[in-house]
Amino acid sequence: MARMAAPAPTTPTTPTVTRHIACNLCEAICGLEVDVQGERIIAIRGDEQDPLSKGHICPKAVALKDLHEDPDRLRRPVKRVGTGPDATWQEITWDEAFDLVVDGLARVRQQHGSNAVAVYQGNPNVHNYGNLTHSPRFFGLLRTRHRYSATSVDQLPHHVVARWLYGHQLLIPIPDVDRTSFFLVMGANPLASNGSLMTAPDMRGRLKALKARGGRLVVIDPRRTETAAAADQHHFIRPGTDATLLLAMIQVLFAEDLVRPGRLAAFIDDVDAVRSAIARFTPEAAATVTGIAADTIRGLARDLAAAEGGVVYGRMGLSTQPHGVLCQWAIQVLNILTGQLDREGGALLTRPAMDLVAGGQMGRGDFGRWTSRVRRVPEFGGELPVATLAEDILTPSQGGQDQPIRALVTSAGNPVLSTPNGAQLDRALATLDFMVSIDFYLNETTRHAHVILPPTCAVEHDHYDLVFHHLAVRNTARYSPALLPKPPGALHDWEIYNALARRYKARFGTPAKGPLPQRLLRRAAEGLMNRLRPDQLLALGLRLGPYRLSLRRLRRDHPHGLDLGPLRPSLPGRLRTPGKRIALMPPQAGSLLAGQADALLTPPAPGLRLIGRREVRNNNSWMHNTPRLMSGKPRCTLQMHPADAAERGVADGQLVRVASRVGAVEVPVQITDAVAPGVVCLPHGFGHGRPGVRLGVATQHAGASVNDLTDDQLLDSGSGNAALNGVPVTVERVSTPTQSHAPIEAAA
Ligand SMILES: Nc1nc2c(c(=O)[nH]1)N[C@H]1C(S)=C(S)[C@@H](COP(=O)(O)OP(=O)(O)OC[C@H]3O[C@@H](n4cnc5c(=O)[nH]c(N)nc54)[C@H](O)[C@@H]3O)O[C@H]1N2
Ligand SMILES: Nc1nc2c(c(=O)[nH]1)N[C@H]1C(S)=C(S)[C@@H](COP(=O)(O)OP(=O)(O)OC[C@H]3O[C@@H](n4cnc5c(=O)[nH]c(N)nc54)[C@H](O)[C@@H]3O)O[C@H]1N2
Ligand code: SF4
Ligand SMILES: [Mo]
Repeated sequence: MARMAAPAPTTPTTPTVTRHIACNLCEAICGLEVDVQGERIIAIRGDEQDPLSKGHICPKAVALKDLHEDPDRLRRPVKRVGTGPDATWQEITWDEAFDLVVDGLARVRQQHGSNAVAVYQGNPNVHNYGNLTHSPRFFGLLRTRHRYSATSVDQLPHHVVARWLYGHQLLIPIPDVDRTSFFLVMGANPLASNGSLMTAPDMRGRLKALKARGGRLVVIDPRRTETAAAADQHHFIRPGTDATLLLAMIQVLFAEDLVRPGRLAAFIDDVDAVRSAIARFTPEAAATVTGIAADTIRGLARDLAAAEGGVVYGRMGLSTQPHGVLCQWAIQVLNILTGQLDREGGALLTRPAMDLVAGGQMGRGDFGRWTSRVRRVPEFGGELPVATLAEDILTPSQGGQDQPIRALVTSAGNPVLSTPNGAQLDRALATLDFMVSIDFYLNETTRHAHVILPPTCAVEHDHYDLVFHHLAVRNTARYSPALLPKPPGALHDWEIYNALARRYKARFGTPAKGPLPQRLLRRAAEGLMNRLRPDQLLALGLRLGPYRLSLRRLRRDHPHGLDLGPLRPSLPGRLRTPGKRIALMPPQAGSLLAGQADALLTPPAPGLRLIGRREVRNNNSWMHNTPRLMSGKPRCTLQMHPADAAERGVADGQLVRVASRVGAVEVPVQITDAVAPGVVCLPHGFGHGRPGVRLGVATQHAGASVNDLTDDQLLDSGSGNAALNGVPVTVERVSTPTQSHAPIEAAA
């Protein structure tokens, strides 16, 4: 297959025009000002007039140009001929590709039932609004219970707790960073990640402003991160013990009579149930578990209680660990009992211009309606935890209706590198009868596909941040027209979904379920979805939204985005719970606490624990193919404390073998006291040395995949989210490196 050249050359007379779009690479959704000459991107700068980002950008924004021009990016559908290292890829027409896909999926469904087809949706789905508006129809037609997404290697505990306490999985309170006076950040590194479940471009500037107005930033993290280094206080914590710390902070509130929910008291229940459930969690008991002194824990609780606008915020480090749900639950309880929820400077709900919460019961996050095949882990919001995917492919049928997964659709995801025990999933994908990937890279995951359907890239389609406006520290609305025209013969993600849905429906139809009026309504809605573009659906959503916006006017009058003001108190009105009340102790939280209390009060066993790392020039696994982001020192290094290195006779830069229950990798060590003793730290998203990937730059910086070490059997007890952090590992010096890029399998 021929590689596509960069976009058509321009002549010196082609005029340069300046356009404005939002960057969709991460949750910060920064405004960009882009100079374009013909179809060539000339320069990318921050858009000073964006009401949210005010000119801020990070180095990744400039890499949008590289992504657009990347000769490795697929521009035409391809089908795989042959398997393994000898596989070749042939360009085919869209028609042939769609036929192959629908045939492949239909064959598996007819032979093994609809649950034998699985779906995995990766992170960029939420960063590309056409996927959000148009993928549900096609995936719904597949009628499978085996749906997975990056949510369960990320923020599932946040959604579960939001559903329990506030009645909808998207009602996640956002730290009011611009007005807070006490910001307790746990397991998040927004100075590298640019913020998550907290859309807040230019965190560095916002944290500086916090300090300038006399506020304080405290960070709890097993690593002295960029954010920790900028904090007033940083405390190392033993990985996976944050729930114990948070429960002890709640205990202090009760013990010292600091419970002051203020106006929230009118609509919260179960305060006494919380008090008795956490009575055992004294600061002294928590100190032996977490490694943080009892007086420090008391101080944190007092500071939060006393703050005129204070907030506890916990992200990845708290959700991807064995007590993810308990951590997120305890954070909400702390913010509520101190009256910091729904208050300026505390944690507030947003009021987005297109409000996904307003859709009644739809999408609120129902749970437990079915379970995974083998481990029987319950679904949430129609999805199963992706840590169970490989075993549900590999385990043979147990008889009756039970069928292993035989086909997979992946969309904007790279689960071989991004989900726990990725090497096992890698092996599982090779056994599938059929796989299709909607993606523009031939990477560690998509190389297993029979067909790859490549959509347009970010600068070739329009965009509106349906999700991140829900999570932003300020209410704004910004529509980005496509920066460049869609190349001839290319399709957007949403067009691919529409084509697949049309053909799949022609094959299987929609079962005539339910009474006639409902069926007619469903048909009308489907017809509408089939005919309307994402921007037309957006226009409808904005018009029906709380500000009754017109998309036409938003585009014409506010090309840099429309400022809708700071977050405002909205409770109890915005609650979606019965009677608009908050039950602090939902039954699930009660039984989790009771079941986990002993474990939470037991200090972790000795031995090294592995945690992850993000750096500003990475973006999960998929921005490693741009030279400007990969220059400089190798980043896929194992950070280790000097004492741990000395104990193992390891010198800086030496190759070490890191091993866990599931596998081993070899990586250079970086000795630093930025990690706590007993903690080692490896970034995720590397491991590009697997055969058959077509990522010319990334493979030269292949690194090893941390997820060849993380364990698919380690889950958050409350949600099934992968516990990617705090994995027990051993580290030893390597004298003769293993001559293979493939992950090293664990000894049986
Ligand atoms: N540059 C860059 N930016 C990104 C991404 C990227 O890959 N690169 N990815 C984007 C995505 S998809 C997301 S979800 C966000 C994530 O955004 P963040 O959550 O801010 O990102 P992380 O850097 O993973 O922060 C997790 C922190 O938890 C710490 N940690 C690990 N284990 C524990 C523990 O047991 N307890 C505590 N207290 N801390 C712990 C880690 O040391 C780390 O500092 O970032 C987004 N932005
Ligand atoms: N150990 C460990 N593992 C982790 C994490 C961690 O901190 N530690 N972080 C986790 C987190 S927070 C996340 S979100 C996941 C991410 O996990 P995934 O979403 O599975 O992986 P990504 O690396 O984001 O891969 C995104 C894929 O989407 C493609 N893509 C990009 N844009 C588009 C588009 O517009 N359309 C289509 N169709 N495809 C597109 C890219 O080519 C790439 O193949 O990783 C998780 N894995
Ligand atoms: S911080 Fe995120 S949204 Fe902003 S420029 Fe960087 S990658 Fe893009
Ligand atoms: Mo994520």
